[in-house]
Order: sequence, then structure tokens, then C-alpha cells
Amino acid sequence: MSERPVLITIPISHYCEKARWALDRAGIAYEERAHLQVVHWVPVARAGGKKTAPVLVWGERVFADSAEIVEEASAKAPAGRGLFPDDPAAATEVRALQGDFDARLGPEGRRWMYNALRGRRDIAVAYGCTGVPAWQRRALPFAYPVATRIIDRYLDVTPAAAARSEADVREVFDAVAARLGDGRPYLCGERFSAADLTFASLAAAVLMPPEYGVPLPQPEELPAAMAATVRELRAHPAGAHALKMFREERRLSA
Ligand SMILES: N[C@@H](CCC(=O)N[C@@H](CS)C(=O)NCC(=O)O)C(=O)O
Repeated sequence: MSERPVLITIPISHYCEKARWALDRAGIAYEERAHLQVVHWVPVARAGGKKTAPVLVWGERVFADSAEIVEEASAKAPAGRGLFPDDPAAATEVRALQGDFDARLGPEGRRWMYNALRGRRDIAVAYGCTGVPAWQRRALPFAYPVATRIIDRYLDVTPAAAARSEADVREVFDAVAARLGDGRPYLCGERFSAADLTFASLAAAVLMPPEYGVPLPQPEELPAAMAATVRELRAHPAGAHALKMFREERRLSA
């Protein structure tokens, strides 16, 4: 377990941001190997993952899900930087919230984002390629039409499905806002936890936080309808909480 862990990512992916954030916060030095969507299937399979990124390879151990990476990072974090409360009941609540965000907010926000960016090859080329091998960056402008067709089919990205996804995202945001309604600074208790980290990371698909681990397009660069929704969700109490977590908790160990 002495060698530097390797994190296989799709750099723009919000689940990958979740893993980067957990590892950065724990002060774990890792090597990120970034790949574009679809191409990532090859390194992920070679590493012993399933199909999705992120995958963390640490010595002989393979962590093929962002929640597993969060657990490992938290276990290795210095005192005070863990991502789960000491109290077992509170830790169970944090894990349950993380599981809910992983299962719903992550896929729904992503579907909405892909649909809202339909046809914007320029944005995909400008922002999708941070850290990927040069051949992938060069290939994307040509591969974009095929890659988006594969992604659309694979993730069921259609205007109708995206409208349902937006409604789902708004429901999650309203539930988070209700939880924060008593003035608490974090989703569970008095400390930043995996619940805040997961909510903020996965909400990034609809918020585009400036402090994200790779550059994201800001509202003025987005299609007008998408920009209006991003601005509205940034102003929502749950969106404001996610942006605050990025501002105050993302760069502690950078
Ligand atoms: N449950 C997984 C979900 C990760 C996930 O959906 N990753 C996406 C990127 S945002 C992915 O790799 N999609 C490509 C695929 O499913 O083949 C986790 O938490 O790590």
C-alpha cells in the first residue's frame, strides 16, 4: 500500500469530483488518469472496475465506486478531516443521505445537463478534456456526434426525460433546503460531512461551481435557457449551500 494511488476519471464527471474532493481533503496524494466518456471503459475495465468512473487503484486494492472512495479517504484522513461523524446514528444518516444523492441527484442532474448542452461541441471540447491524453483531445471534435449519440442512448437523454430530471433535481433541492431551514450550517450536525460533499459535488451538474476540480463553463457561456436555470438554482437555498461548500471546504488541502 505504499505506492501512490491512481484515480481513473472522466475529468468533468461529478462523481469523479466527489472522489477528488474526498482524497484532496484527506491529504492523499494521488495520480489522476483522465479519459473522455466512452474511452474510459477501457482503463476502467483494465483496472478491475465495472463500467463507471471514478475507480481508485491503491496497491492491490480497487475501489470502483465513489462511495467506496469516500469511505477509504475518510478512514485515512488526519484527525478532524474525516467525512463521517463519530456518533454511529449520525454516521448512518450521512451514509443514507449520500446514497440518496448518488442514486437520484447524480443521474438526474447529469441527464438534464447533457440535454441542455445538446449540440454544443464547442463547450464539450473547451471543458471536457482537462488532463486527458492528447489523442483524445484531438479526436473529440470528430468523435463528438457519435459519442453524444452513444451517451444519449446509454443515459436516456431526451428532452422529455430531461424535463422529468429537472423536476427531480428541484425536489432534491427543496428537501435539502427544508433540512437546512433550521439554520444548521451543514446537512448533518455541526461539521462538514460526506453528505455535504456528495450533495455539492453532484449538484455541480446544475450549478457549475467556479471552484470545481476542473474548469466548468460559467452561465454567460451557456445556452440562454440553461444559464437561466443555473442562475435560478444557484440562488435556491440548497444551491447556495452547495456553492458555499465549494468556496469554504473544497480547497482546504490543495
Ligand atoms: N455509482 C457510481 C456512479 C458513477 C457514474 O455514474 N459515473 C459516470 C460518470 S458521471 C460514468 O462513468 N458513466 C459512464 C458509464 O456508466 O459507462 C459511483 O458513485 O462511482
